[in-house]
Amino acid sequence: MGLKIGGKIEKVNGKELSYNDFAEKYLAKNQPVILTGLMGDWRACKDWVSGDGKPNLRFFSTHFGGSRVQVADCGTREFTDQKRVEMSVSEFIDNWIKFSGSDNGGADGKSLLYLKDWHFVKEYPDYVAYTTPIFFLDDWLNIYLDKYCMHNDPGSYQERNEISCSDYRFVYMGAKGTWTPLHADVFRSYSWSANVCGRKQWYFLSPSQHHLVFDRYMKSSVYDIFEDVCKSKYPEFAKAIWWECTQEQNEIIFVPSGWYHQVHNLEDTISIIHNWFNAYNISWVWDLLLREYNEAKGYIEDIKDICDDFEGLCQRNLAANAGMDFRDFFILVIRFALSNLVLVYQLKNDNRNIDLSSSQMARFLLFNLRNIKCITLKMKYVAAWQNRGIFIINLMETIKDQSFVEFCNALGRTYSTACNHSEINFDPNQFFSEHKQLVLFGSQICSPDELVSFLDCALKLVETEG
Ligand SMILES: O=C(O)CCC(=O)C(=O)O
Repeated sequence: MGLKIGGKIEKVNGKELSYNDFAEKYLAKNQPVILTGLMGDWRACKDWVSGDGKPNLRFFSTHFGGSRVQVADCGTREFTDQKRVEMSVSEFIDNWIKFSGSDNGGADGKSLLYLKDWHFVKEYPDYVAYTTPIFFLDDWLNIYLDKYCMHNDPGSYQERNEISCSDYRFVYMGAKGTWTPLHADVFRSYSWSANVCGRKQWYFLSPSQHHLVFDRYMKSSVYDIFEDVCKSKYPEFAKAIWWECTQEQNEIIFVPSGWYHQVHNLEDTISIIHNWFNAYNISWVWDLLLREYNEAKGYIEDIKDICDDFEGLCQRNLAANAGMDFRDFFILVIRFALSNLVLVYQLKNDNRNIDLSSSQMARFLLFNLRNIKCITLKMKYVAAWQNRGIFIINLMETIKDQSFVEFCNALGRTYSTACNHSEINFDPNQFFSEHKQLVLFGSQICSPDELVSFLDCALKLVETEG
């Protein structure tokens, strides 16, 4: 039975779109869109594409052949994803060339290999393959991971720690016929995906319908929407209404939070993909974390009475499944709260007569702070904090830390670029000497409750201090 196709995804010329319009129509409303006209000056679009418009595979072997990458075998399922193997870029390219010449070049989907999640920017920082379009610059996930680890677990493998400290800026490459099974993105982040060459077919399901692709216990979701989906296992699947679109070469698709999607490469394709979140969708991250926490807890509820540190075990399981635990998320939220705050203060210091309501930069920062407060209020009502209110964050130490200063400046640069404003450089010493009252008020933060009070006080002072 075919899919029911209902929704249509808009195509908009990115050169004629303002950031504010993009934020209002797509980020805030969580709607997908395809943007054109934004990749004209990318080095990737020249170096990585041959004269005939196909991927320049030799370029990859010659310049990046030694990189070790994750490759999905599109014909083999492993749990909820495709089976992954590791190989060098050269091996991957050799395999691609070999099969593209043969008759069964993956016609049955079995021999098709798809290079995914290649941390290209991290590995080749000096080879500037592209510039992130302004619409996607407000990227808390990657700005954060450039300075901090998401989850530090001294007891875990090195490999795991590398994953939790890595970024979410990827290159994907695969021959015609390669594909990605149905999923919603990591952390329920947004993603953007730019086709350097090739074409992709996307199938989207809006978050309000996501239950239709789950089994009756809401445990597992459909893997491939084109397989013969078992009606007794997924009784509601046939009711789902899909949004379909074709993404052409040099087009960028914006994938909103929580939209399930399945993707097929219609031609040999190379794409650049980032996952990210910011003040608009951070509540999706928290909601997912909370759901996964409750699930992790449910699985081990029967050993609660014999477990010395039941909450600790729940949090460890949560980190293993979700990539972060409550503490990691809370620390991330505190760092963003502080960085946005110190940037507002710095903006006021640098421009003594500034009217916060008419500065676009100040509006960005204050919007972030208000959303951070909302998310913190949500966190505050979760009982696990009461059971485990031991996360003491010392504000002075955090603010004086060199990584934090660099992190603030990276965030400041982002908003300066987005708002066409001169750069703000955060000076912790000036901050301490001029805002003693604030620092003393919140010298330590141990719980979401305390962060809310601190933010209330800080926001009031921003408005009243001269
Ligand atoms: O292009 C693909 O194969 C998958 C991309 C994807 O799932 C995403 O960008 O969120």
